[in-house]
Amino acid sequence: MSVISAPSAFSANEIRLEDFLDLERFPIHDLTSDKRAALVAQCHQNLEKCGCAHVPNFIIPTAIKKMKEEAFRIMDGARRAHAWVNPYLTKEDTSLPSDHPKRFFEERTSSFINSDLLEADSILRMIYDSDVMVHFVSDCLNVGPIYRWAEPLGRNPYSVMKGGDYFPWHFDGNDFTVSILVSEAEEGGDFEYAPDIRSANNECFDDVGAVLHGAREKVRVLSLQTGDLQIFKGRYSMHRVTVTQGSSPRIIALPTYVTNPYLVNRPHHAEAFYGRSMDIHHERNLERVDNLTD
Ligand SMILES: O=C(O)CCC(=O)C(=O)O
Ligand SMILES: [Fe+2]
Repeated sequence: MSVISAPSAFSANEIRLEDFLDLERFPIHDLTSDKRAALVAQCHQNLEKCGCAHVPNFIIPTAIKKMKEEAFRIMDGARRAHAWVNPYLTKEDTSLPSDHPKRFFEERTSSFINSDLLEADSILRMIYDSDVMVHFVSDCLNVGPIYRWAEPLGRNPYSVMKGGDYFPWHFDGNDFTVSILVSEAEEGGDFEYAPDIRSANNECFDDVGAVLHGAREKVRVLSLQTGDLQIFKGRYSMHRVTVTQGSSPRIIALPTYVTNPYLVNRPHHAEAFYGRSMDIHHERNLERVDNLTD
């Protein structure tokens, strides 16, 4: 009998959803279930209304515990950023007026445990590689098909914020992100976002600038708790995580799905967020279908 080498992703029959979900409560595998339909409808509605869906206690505590333990084991490999970034993660452009949002720089001090560091039996990889999850997220977003992302560093990282860290206002390079809170900060670490503050055809620099300078009318705050799931459209909704306080880090898993499986982050975005760019970032540094800055 020939030996089959290990697959690069978990295949469907190797993933036991029960390892991370309570299927009684969240039967996302059962396409005929009323509970699933109601959950999808609610997420869909919230995404339409404010670009964000929140499902409390989605991942079971035993799985969260394993994810937290994994994050702590591999945290030494996390790259701590000390970078000044604007919301678009672009470089300083002195040809623009000094009050332009592209010239608004804040210091990012959070870290990412890049996806390539995840352990072979990582629960986060399992969640990410589960087709049932991809289908569920696609239904919630009412967008499909969606794919796992080709981005080798940012496809499903953990973001780590230690006491005093800050993740500044920004737009994401990808269409939407799923987050799962693995460990809460003692204080702070709130997710703040300005729903749909720009659209595919309009950067809305005035509104963006107002939020950067402290206007709160368009800002929503989400206090996530351990085990919560969030689905978020980060390309149009500017967002940040407020300064964390205390000795326990805020750790959040970020399994990220996309509509174009081929695209990856631009080299400057990979360098700003994940600490380095790789050949793939340069080879696939292609035009985006929209004209938004990223
Ligand atoms: O930590 C979070 O909740 C959000 C992280 C984020 O916005 C990002 O990784 O782009
Ligand atoms: Fe983001």
